Order: sequence, then structure tokens, then C-alpha cells
Amino acid sequence: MGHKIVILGAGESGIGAAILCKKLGYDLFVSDAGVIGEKYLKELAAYEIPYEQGGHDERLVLDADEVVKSPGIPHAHPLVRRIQAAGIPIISDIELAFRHKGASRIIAVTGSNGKTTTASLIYHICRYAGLECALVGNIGVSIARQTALDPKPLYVVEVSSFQLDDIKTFRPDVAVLTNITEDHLDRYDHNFADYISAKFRITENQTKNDHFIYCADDPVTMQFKDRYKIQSNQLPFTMNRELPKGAYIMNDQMTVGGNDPLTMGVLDFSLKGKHNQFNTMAACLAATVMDIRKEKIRDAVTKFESLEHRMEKVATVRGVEFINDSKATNVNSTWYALESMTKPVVLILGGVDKGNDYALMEELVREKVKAIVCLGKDNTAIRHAFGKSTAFIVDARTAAEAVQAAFRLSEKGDVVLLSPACASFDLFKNYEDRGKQFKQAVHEL
Ligand code: UMA
Ligand code: ADP
Repeated sequence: MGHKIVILGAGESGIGAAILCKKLGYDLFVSDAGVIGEKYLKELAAYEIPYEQGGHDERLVLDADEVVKSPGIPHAHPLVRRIQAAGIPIISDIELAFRHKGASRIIAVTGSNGKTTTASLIYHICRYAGLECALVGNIGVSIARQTALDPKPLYVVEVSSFQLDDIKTFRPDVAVLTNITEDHLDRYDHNFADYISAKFRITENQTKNDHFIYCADDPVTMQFKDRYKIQSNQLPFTMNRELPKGAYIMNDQMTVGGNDPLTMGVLDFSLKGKHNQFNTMAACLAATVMDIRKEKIRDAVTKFESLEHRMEKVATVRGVEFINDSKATNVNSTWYALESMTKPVVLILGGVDKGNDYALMEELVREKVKAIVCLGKDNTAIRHAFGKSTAFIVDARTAAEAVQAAFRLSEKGDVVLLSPACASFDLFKNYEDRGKQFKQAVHEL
């Protein structure tokens, strides 16, 4: 083909992109600055893909006609700057996959919080209705890998802002923007407006035949939406008013779609909490765009099982309920977790703070939290924020210590909630590790 592609990064997205490029017959080279994982090395060998690891050979990289950059590599990286300066186009794996997906449709989900839940629920409803589809993207399986190895007529794609940064033609048939709050600002020169623009790029190439689903109650989305020339059909969802099209929840009743709408009581949603009511509205809207029958949607929404590490019920021990919300790595998600609590809470909080403004949670903590267990190396900010409003604040250094302390501080009828509002890297490998250790400690009580 004569089209030279260099793929930067040999993780999930890089290897997925490499397999697709190989199948397309491109002249291909994979370059990784670190140590490539065993699994990915095997795939490189199996597909006879040339690669390097332990450093990027600049000469080879700058010889490319196009570079596929892994989302974890920042634009501020000196090599990325040089590629840009040399005028070599840089794309992300979702752009590459989009170009080669054929007639398949795409439902893409982005947002600061709720991406995985909403994408998973959409996928669940689609499958329940008998549609052949795959759940891919930021959730863990590269969309390029899926299109290369097991193409489907429909992809439900969780999309991060990092992936949207390097699209050119990527055009989802249905775009979902759950909400926008401050996150990942280190990648956007601490410029919130740039992060917001990255999120809205999900609509950039949409046409009037496509759909854009968004939260009309999200102040940032609403403040910025009209700055972008969105061509697609806009389908808002809200809890504040009735809408002629889109979805709304009023008096615990959800209504989706204008003519002959789908209606359903929120008590029948399998996912609990206000944030999940937003996610459920978004997912139902996407499902109606796919022309899935109302009865099927309703049934599927009732039967969806909650995801691991997201408001996951672990066990009830001597009347104390334990909930694992380890995926809550920012204040906004912990806010929603607390908001959904109906019993007194012992809150396990802490870890690596990405510049949290705890004042946003103060009222809810005062109202619902009887004790805080800090699970982090440096708990100063939490102690400072809640020292006055909470009767008990204790420190823990392991999940087991935290669970035992929380159990001691609780009584029958309480909830112990792990919803840390922080990343986990100080004491754990990742949020999954934190959640798993938490669950194990609960089972050992
Ligand atoms: N690397 C280089 N050069 C560098 C830096 C890194 O070669 O300068 C190499 C590393 O050595 C490593 C590879 O790049 O081998 C890793 O690339 P990556 O960090 O982009 O990770 P992938 O394994 O390709 O996974 C990516 C997403 N990761 C990130 O965006 C950080 C995964 O989302 C996604 O599931 C996957 O693509 C498939 O689409 C993870 C994530 O943390 C879950 N996402 C962030 C989030 O949700 O907050 C955005
Ligand atoms: P993401 O994939 O965007 O990180 P998840 O669905 O994995 O989102 O949820 C991450 C955390 O955010 C969980 O702790 C969850 O309770 C919370 N959350 C989920 N949906 C929302 C929402 N719509 N608004 C705010 N927080 C949410």
C-alpha cells in the first residue's frame, strides 16, 4: 500500500490498532518506550508485526506517513511535538477503527462520570433486544481490535477525551455525553475549556441523521453546548421539567420519547441512585434511537446487574451494609454516591487527591456521614475539610484496617461506603485492586 503507519504505545489500543493495520496490509511499525506486556508481545509475534521497546527511535517514527498514538501518551511528549512539527498526521485508535468499520453503526459514550455504566447498560439493552453488538473502547477492549478480529454491525464504544483529541472523521451515529466536571486537567494544561472542547468533539462530524444525547441538568454541558455547531438531533434528558422530545424523570416516573413514549417507574430501575437515573435515561434514549421495542427496554433496564466497583453491594454483616464504590475517584462521583444513601454512613475516603474541592461534599457529609475512615498516605486535606463537621475521623493504611475501623464505628442499620473521591495509586495498584481488597476484608469480618 505504501502507507507507512507508526503506532506509538503497545498497550491495548496500540496492539489493537496494529492488528487492524496488519490486516489492512499497511507498512507498519510499533514503537513502545516501556516494556511491552507478555500478552501483547505474543500478539506482535503471532501477527509478525515489527516493533521496538524500551525507547522510541525518532528516525523511524518520523519516517511515518501517519502516526496512531495511544491515548495514554500526552501531546506534551517531546516526540509527539516533533511529529506534529514534521507535519505528520496523528490519529487515535478510534479514528483508525472508524475508517475501516464499513457500514457498522456506532453508539459512542463520553463524559466525566458514568461512561462505563451508561455504555454497559446500552450494550445490555441492545443485546437483550437481540442486536448483534460489541462493547469496546476505553472500557478495556480496543475498538480497532474488535473491528479487525470480530466485526459487528453495532459497536457501543466508551470514549475518553484522550481518544477524542485525535479524531478527524470519527462520527458516531449516536453520541452520548453524560456530564462534564473537572478531570484529567493535567493533560489539558489545566485549562478546563480545552477539556470541555475535547468532550464536545464527539459531535464534531455528526450530521442531521445522527443523534446527540446529553444531560440538560449538567451546567457545564448547557453553558458550552451552543458554542459548537452541532448538526445532529439533540435529545436532552432532565429531572427538572417535562420535555417534548428526549427523556425526563418527574415524581419518580421516567418518560422517554415524544410520541407514544416509554414510561417506567424509577423504583424498577436495577441501578440505584440519582446518578444512575441520569445514566438510565441516557441509555434508554440510545435504545429508542436503535428502534428497540419499549417492552424490551423496560425489561432490560429492570434486569441489568450492577457493575463491579460501582456502588456494588458487597454484603451485610450483623446489620451493617457494605458498599464498594472504589471507582469513585473524584468528588463528583462520591457526591452522587452519598446523595443516594438513605441510612447513616461510615465513609471510607482518600488516596491520591487530584486537587479535590471537598467543600462540594460538605453539606452531604454533615447530613449523612457519622464517621470517616481515611484510606490514604496523606490524609491532611480530608482531615482539614471534615474535621469540624464529622465526629470521628480515623486513619487506615490497608483495606483490612479500614474495613475493621469502619465496622467498629458502625452499628446495625448503618452503611459502610467505600467511595474514596481519590485515585488509588498510593496504597493500591489501581481502583480494581482497592475494591477487591475491600471486598475480601469485608468477607473476612
Ligand atoms: N508508552 C509509550 N510512550 C510513552 C508513554 C507510554 O510507548 O511516552 C506506552 C507504554 O509503555 C504502554 C503503552 O504506551 O505500553 C500504554 O498506552 P496507553 O497508556 O494509551 O494504554 P492502553 O493499554 O493502550 O489503554 C488505552 C486506554 N488507556 C488510557 O487512556 C490511559 C485504556 O483506558 C483503554 O481501555 C484502552 O486504550 C483501549 O481503548 C484506560 C484508562 O485508564 C482504562 N482510561 C482513562 C480513564 O478512564 O480515566 C482515560
Ligand atoms: P466512568 O467510566 O466515566 O469513570 P463509571 O460508570 O465507571 O464512570 O462510574 C464512575 C463513578 O462515578 C462511580 O463511582 C459511580 O458511582 C459514579 N457515577 C456514575 N454515573 C455518574 C453520573 N452520571 N454522575 C456522577 N457520578 C456518576
